[in-house]
Amino acid sequence: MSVAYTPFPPDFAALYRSKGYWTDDPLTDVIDRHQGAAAEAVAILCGERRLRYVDVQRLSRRLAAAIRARGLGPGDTALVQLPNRAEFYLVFLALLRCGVVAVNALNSHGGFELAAYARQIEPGLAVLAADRLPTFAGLVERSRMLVLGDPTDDVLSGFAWGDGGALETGYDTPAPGPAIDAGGVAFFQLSGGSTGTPKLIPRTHNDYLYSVRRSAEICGLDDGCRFLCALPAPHNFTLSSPGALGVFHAGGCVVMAGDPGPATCFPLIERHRVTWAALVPPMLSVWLESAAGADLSSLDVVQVGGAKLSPAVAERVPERLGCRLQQVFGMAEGLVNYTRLDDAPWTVINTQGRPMSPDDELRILDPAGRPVPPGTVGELWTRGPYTFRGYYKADTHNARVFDADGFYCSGDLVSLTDDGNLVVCGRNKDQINRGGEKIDAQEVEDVLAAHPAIAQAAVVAMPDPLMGERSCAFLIAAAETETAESGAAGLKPSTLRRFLRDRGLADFKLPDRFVLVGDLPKTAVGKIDKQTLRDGLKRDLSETAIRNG
Ligand code: OOB
Repeated sequence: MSVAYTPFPPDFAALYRSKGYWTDDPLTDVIDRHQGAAAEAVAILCGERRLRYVDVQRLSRRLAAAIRARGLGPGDTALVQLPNRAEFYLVFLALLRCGVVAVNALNSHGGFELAAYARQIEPGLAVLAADRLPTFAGLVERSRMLVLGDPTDDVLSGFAWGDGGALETGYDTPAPGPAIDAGGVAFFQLSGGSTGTPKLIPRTHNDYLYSVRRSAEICGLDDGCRFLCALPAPHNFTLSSPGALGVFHAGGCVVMAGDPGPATCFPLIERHRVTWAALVPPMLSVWLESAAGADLSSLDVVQVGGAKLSPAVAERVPERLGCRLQQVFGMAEGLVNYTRLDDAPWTVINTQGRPMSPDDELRILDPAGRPVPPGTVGELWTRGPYTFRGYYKADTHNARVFDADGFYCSGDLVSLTDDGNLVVCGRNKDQINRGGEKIDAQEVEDVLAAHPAIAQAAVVAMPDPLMGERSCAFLIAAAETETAESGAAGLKPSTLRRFLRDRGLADFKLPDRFVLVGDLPKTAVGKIDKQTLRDGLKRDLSETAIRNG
């Protein structure tokens, strides 16, 4: 039994194998390939704890044995939500070893998102931090909850089963796990979403391991690399671009940070002589403002991705942080582009790089579906050895975002420079990119529409100097409550935010601004004209800026 997914067509699978991209090794190979002296090297630093490769291998095998002993195996799924701690990787590896396919929710996700994922995968197991027990109530039975408490020196004793049972850790030589089909699903990545239902992206061992190996190669990682994991550990950027898995593959060390702020990260960089860090643009700006006086001399490269980096900010990196910059334009669905470390400064500052694989195929198309010439903006479609072929259980949506040749429509508006680098110019999807955190407009609108005093809601992006974008909800009050006390009171920003929070929506999805309107502009076909709403906001904000200036 295995988890269903849209496989790569056989001719493509054969091509990717023949080119050596797909090796049919399991993703756990990033750890298990380190044998002998290499296995003694430190793989993870987390608080005061040091885990060597040999420890990570042994502990994840034991954890896998304990999970198997509860009857879980291939065909099962797990819903995981853990903070940035070493245990995240132990669980990730253990589930891979069991053949249990996980959704790794972000720590910022609330009950709303978790329930939506649970509905899709019907998890046989939940792995969570103890403080999340109320959020997981009702999603999985207690005997199938693996609960992580405070950090402990012997690591696995921090876990207990939700029914009170201790984790059986006495598997000194665990029996070998099930054979893993590297062509099958390893785990699910999370889509930023644009259609109301959070979509799951099946990633296979073969495609993901290739993206990890190739990323590590492009970034020139070796066993001297010390990578600061400060963004959420499950995100595709921090996990695989080259991320923690790329660093493991290269034999380097991952330093865990609880959050990406300078107060947490700068002391870690100094103490552990961190060489690599991955950031989203707003956090880079905060680092640039706080860097004076900090000892960041060990930093070699700061990668920035997840949202558009402005050239003016990019330019300051070498001088203020004393290190090199790499731009990363990627997506959980697959395709990742990098500026290369030996690119000319202009390219690193002004472009979002180029695909990592020679077999990444790009099509940049105008609205009529015709390829545009370099320098002209079009919509980015892609296909390749690590780009998925279909969202999990989403046939109708898949028919819309894949063309007949298997190209995936990213919804990004890009142009190509003459030397083949991409410049991200905008977006053609109903999403807000709030400093790298993606907000599905429809998802928030659906929850708002459930408010008794709201007749209609439209959520759009508004420009923001630090975050790039923030979210704004335009609301039409329900007619019968328009003048009633409850209606007017219910539509105050504070009560609206509480309403959304009570429904378990992640905090970063709560609109930054609410605007009550009598009507919403419509397009020729009668849809809400979000472009007009966005243009209006842009005008308002620039007028406010002029007045304030
Ligand atoms: C990364 O992955 P996701 O899935 O959270 O978001 C993907 C979307 C892209 O389609 C694009 O709209 C935006 O995020 N994006 C960027 C960008 N990097 C991502 N927009 C402009 N400039 C960039 N550098 O965000 C992600 C995955 C792997 C590596 C890096 C980022």
